[in-house]
Amino acid sequence: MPEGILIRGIGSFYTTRTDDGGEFVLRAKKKFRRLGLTPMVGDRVRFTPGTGEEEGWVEEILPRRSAFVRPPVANVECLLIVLSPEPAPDWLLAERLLVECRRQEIDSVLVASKSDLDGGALAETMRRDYAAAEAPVFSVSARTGEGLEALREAMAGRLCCLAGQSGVGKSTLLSALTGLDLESGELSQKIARGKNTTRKAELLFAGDLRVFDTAGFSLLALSGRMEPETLRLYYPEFIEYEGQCRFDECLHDREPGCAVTAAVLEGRIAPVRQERYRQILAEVREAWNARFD
Ligand SMILES: Nc1nc2c(ncn2[C@@H]2O[C@H](COP(=O)(O)OP(=O)(O)OP(=O)(O)O)[C@@H](O)[C@H]2O)c(=O)[nH]1
Ligand SMILES: [Mg+2]
Ligand SMILES: [Zn+2]
Repeated sequence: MPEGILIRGIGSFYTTRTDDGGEFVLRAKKKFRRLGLTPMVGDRVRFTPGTGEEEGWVEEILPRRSAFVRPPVANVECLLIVLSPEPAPDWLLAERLLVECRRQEIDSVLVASKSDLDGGALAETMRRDYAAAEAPVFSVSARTGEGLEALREAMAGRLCCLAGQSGVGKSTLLSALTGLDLESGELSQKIARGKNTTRKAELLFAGDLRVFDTAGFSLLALSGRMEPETLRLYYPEFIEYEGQCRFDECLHDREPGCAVTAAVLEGRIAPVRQERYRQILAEVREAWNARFD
């Protein structure tokens, strides 16, 4: 049976693409609904092609390597977390995305876009604060072309997805990277309409790039429930201090004798990383305590 990857879903029709570039429009078998399974863009599927008279069918969805719920995209291998000088960075969104990536073992990359607006200052801040976060930083401008080639190289060969708040320039960047003409919009108009410019998820192919164009990551809450004790494991800069705190169960929040807090005070961990960790920890705690409500 032929295999392909879902690149688009409109209503109950899914477009799949085979490795040799053929495209087929399919519907999902009813059994998926019984299984509580909805095909997602990025899913690898086995399918029966249509005949012209009869439509084709998705027969099997292969196990997902990773999945985001909102926007619904599967099998992302590298998430590009885009921040810009304007609109101002939503650091907590970036932080949640980083945690989610580590949790699902997805590679992450930090992108400081619109470098023409601030001369690369945002990228410098990111390099200082996230040096130990295991997410390389790229400074790019879709307007001037700065940094695009380096980013393109980092993306090549893996299924990538751009994420970030509305207006940071994801679609514009994607157009510049792929040469495709994608929908992007004026910030002011979008805020007036209160809507994202990009509404759907779609998997784009361009040369050796395979990348999702999506909207809606701004709504991301950490998907699923996480024990508050787990969060610290997703902060690589904390790992070497594990077991050195006064209390075995230290969450590196505000406990006395915390080795992570000491490392922050001594300048060995970026202060904003612990601050943001504490804010995410509060969110995780709240969700965890409400899990039986
Ligand atoms: N100065 C400058 N402006 C840019 C750059 N890239 C994008 N913009 C502008 O930023 C605004 C938003 O760009 P989009 O590409 O629509 O942003 P988006 O992240 O796709 O937004 P959503 O689809 O709403 O999530 C547009 O007015 C773009 O012209 C850049 O490199 N430099
Ligand atoms: Mg967009
Ligand atoms: Zn501690």
